[in-house]
Amino acid sequence: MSGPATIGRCTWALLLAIAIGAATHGTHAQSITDVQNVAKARGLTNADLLAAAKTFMPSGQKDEYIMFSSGGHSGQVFVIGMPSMRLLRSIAVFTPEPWQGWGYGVGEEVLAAGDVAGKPNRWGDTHHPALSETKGDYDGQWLFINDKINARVAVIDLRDFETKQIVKNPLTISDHGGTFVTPDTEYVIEGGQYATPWGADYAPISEYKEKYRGSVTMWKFNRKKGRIDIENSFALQLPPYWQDLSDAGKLASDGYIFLNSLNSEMATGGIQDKKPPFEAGVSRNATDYLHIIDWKKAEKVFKAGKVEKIKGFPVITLDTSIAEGLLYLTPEPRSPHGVDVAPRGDFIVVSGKLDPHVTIYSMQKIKSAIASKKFSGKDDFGVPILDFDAVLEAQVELGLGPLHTQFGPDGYAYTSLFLDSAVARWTLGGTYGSGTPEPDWTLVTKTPVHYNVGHIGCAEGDTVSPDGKYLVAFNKWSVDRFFPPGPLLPQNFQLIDITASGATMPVIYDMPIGVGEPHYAQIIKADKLNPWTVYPGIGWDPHTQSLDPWAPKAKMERIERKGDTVEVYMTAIRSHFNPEHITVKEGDKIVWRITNIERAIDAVHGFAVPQYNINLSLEPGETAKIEFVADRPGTFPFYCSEFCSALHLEMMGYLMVEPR
Ligand code: RUQ
Ligand code: CUA
Repeated sequence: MSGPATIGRCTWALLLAIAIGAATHGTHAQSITDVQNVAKARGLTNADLLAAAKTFMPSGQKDEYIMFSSGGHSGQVFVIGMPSMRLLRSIAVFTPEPWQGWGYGVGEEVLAAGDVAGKPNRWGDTHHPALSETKGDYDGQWLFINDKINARVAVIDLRDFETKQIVKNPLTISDHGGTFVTPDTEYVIEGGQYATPWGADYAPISEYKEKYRGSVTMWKFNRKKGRIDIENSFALQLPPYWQDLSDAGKLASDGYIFLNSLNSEMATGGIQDKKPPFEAGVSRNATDYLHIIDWKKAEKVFKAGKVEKIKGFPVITLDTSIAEGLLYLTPEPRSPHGVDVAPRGDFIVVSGKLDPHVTIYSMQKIKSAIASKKFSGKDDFGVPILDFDAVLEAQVELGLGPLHTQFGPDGYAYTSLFLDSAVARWTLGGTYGSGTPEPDWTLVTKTPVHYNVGHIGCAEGDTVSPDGKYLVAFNKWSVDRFFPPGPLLPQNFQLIDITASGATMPVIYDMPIGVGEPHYAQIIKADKLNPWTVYPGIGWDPHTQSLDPWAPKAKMERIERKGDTVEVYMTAIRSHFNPEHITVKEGDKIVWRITNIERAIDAVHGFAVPQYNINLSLEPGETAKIEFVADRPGTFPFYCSEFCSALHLEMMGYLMVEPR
């Protein structure tokens, strides 16, 4: 697709289209020659012009897709429009974020719910966002995301794109195999990562096999309440392999979840004592284990009370899982990483980082192997192992370092190749056969990406009905792609056009990401989202998603003293707070309620108090309550921290704390 720098005949139609488009949008007519001149001056190829035409979003036009990307170490979620690749918003999740006031007046209770043993952990390593699903398709209502470093899961409401809940896993220290949802979002799945004694207990590494364990936690989601229902959640104990990514079955595999693992060797490292380091010990065996779990059966076992409480949390032990037939293993090629269920649920695709193939398992064969007890043995803990050849459907050689797979609508699958720095397109067989011009189970083409691609995301590419059209490669290295802002380089989201079949799969946009290390993203059709642009009523509490009876209203502003507590009822509207003078005594407790009584879209006010570490974002209709002790005497000008109007600088007041 990379054409010469001159403009060929086939591009005239495109140029004309651009020129006409520009002419109707611009103030004065521009001609095809203008486009040619710019292309010549900038050295743009036909392919560049085509890519620009596919991604450029004229002012005021909106993107067709919305991508929810993990924010990596930023502990946030990024909301990005596609195909323009414009960053629309970050959502504060595990990390305080001042613009949204998250952790600076609001959100403290949500953040504190993620504390570990009472100690604050105010950063997150977000990995895998999961949109809520109905019948295996994104429904645009909720978003979940995990924090790998501290094994936490967050719930985001897509009516206002704000975090409503953080739960801390009581058993595991770190998580990676999550979040993923079951097809109707009955459960949010959180697979662990590094095996440890549960609940951060101590055990020497010499007791690894006896005392260290893996886990997968099934967090029950209550849609009505918009919260994870901890009371009805449970976990399954797993062998101390490092469970890695997971995925939920759907359609043909509905009722199952799949987790792979990467330390079936149970290696314990020890480079300092001249023992094989983890990197060698963990990849010694030719195969690791894919875990196959019947979660619907597990749910019944949990409801029947066949659980042990560990750290106060109901756990189905390994022995129970084996006795009840909940857990099976099957070999998977070494150092597996991604496990991805095909759109019809009939195939499970596993990539082994050190194996050039993707390995495709058949759900039908898995089911019959379980039914006929076709086991090739048991692991050290007694878990039955399904015979590899009995459940294998196909293997496709793609290249070096396959990691993650996504799907198109037409029988194509796409896999990232970390070591090759490429994205492979290949064809599925079975029920998808004849969907593509190429034969079943073949590599079709590879597009180079820059560089070291981790996950990829296709438009709705992990649902029962993928859209195709766009693929984004989430590249870990950018090396030479951008101006180097010091030695910490941005990472690179590359947009790939996958509309054409066969070998045509061009990169059409590079988006540098200079915050955190994003991992995975899910991409939803924008018209499936229906967010509020103002809160539904004046005095809305976003935490409860209802009107707060205590919310200050216009003409009801006041200051009330009750003993040593001072209650402030304040409103905010362009361009003043009311009241403007707050006088208290040193040591008073202040309960400060503020409502933004605006109804206009985007009429957001901030509320910032110096030295008291307070900043709020009050969106139209929103009410917030902040509480603090006025322990610093002095005079503190508080102000609106959002440039809301011409008289924004005048939108202020004084907090006066009189010394005792
Ligand atoms: S994964 S390293 Cu999603 Cu490839 Cu976390
Ligand atoms: Cu309100 Cu500035």
